[in-house]
Amino acid sequence: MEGELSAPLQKADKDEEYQRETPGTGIETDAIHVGQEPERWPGQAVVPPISMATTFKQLEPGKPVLYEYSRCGNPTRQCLEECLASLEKAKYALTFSSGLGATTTLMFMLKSGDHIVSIDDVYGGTGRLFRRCMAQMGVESSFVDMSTDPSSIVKHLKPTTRLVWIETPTNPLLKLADIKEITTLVHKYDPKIMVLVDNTFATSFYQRPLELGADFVLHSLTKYMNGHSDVVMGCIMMNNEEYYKQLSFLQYAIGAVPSPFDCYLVNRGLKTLAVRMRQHMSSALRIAKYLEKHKYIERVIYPGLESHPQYELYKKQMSGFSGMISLYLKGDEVEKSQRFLKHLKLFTTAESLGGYESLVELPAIMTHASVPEEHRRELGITDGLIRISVGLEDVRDLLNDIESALQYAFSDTKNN
Ligand code: P1T
Repeated sequence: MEGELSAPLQKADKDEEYQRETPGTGIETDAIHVGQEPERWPGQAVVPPISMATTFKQLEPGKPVLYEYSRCGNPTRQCLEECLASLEKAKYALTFSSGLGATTTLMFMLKSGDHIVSIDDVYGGTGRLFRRCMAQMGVESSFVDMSTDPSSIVKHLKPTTRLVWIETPTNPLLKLADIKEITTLVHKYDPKIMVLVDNTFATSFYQRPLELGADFVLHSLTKYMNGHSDVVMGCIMMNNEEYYKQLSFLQYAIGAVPSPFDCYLVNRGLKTLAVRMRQHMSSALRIAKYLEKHKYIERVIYPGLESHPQYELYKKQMSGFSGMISLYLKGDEVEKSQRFLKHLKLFTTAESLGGYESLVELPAIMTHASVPEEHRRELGITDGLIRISVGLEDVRDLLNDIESALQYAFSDTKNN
């Protein structure tokens, strides 16, 4: 949906010092128009209709017109998949019943005896699937630090390695991995090894891994992409036609597909992705900077802070970041973190992230409880680590809430 800007518009853009956050441009426009041209359906509805039919009339037996049976394809799902692909600048997108449903379906591209190399700090559920379920199917996984020294990836690759799983920024420690460098090294070792990037924390708005060489991008659409905490869904995007054919077969053969109503909701959520992400980032950056100077805070992790160990990579690889902040309170005691969480009023204690409402959690006992304790300790996922998802409330209210909860957490304690 890109076009030449007229001279007056170019001037206006310059005057406002307007800069696009994303390379490739036009994401706001694509989110609103791609896959939902009114001419596609009778009546020219401006808002895509929800097609709830599970099955479609065949003019002759065995000769479906466009759709056959809704698990294999559905107009509402197709509309969403086209829109999603455009946002990631991908050729293809496929949707699934959850982020983990997407991951599980992709696992069927592997076979017993294959090997996965995963980044060490990965969403707890993904790690659990690799450690518990895939191991049972004879697929081995190695969890490696891809952040400190990307070139070390090579020594973890084996002739049986089929998949490299990168999550960047990671959940919950917000570590970054150099997608371009890792992908180049892996493909040099063996072009047939698939490299996937879980882009959930950054979204298609702030990071485009396919443009950096990755074979697949996965999103838990449950988070920022939908943005309203009312749908569980996942998707995988790719450019390679052969991978697309394999994965679309698995999508209908396995059947972990989303409902048309949920597809409609995610499509609606995408319309405001850009404005939401800008606000998430602006509020999160303000809160992160405030926390960084606070006497009760030991450490704040936010990729957009200069103090982030990979700030240079952040600037190179991403055009911004979402509302995710991780932090340690002074002393890193779980009791203090619990007191902090209990006193927060606007941040709801709950798993998940990326919705319009602010959330807070303790990864060690919530989202990442399934990570073996020793591995958690090695990574720094202590019992006191706090993860917050900054929502779209007035940032001044959020700051007041945080300040009041910090005062409460540190009141009546001997050290302060
Ligand atoms: O919840 P689901 O839609 O199945 O998505 C799984 C998933 C995949 N990738 C990342 C990076 C994720 O964070 C998640 C889900 N995460 C949470 C529920 C959470 O609170 O961290």
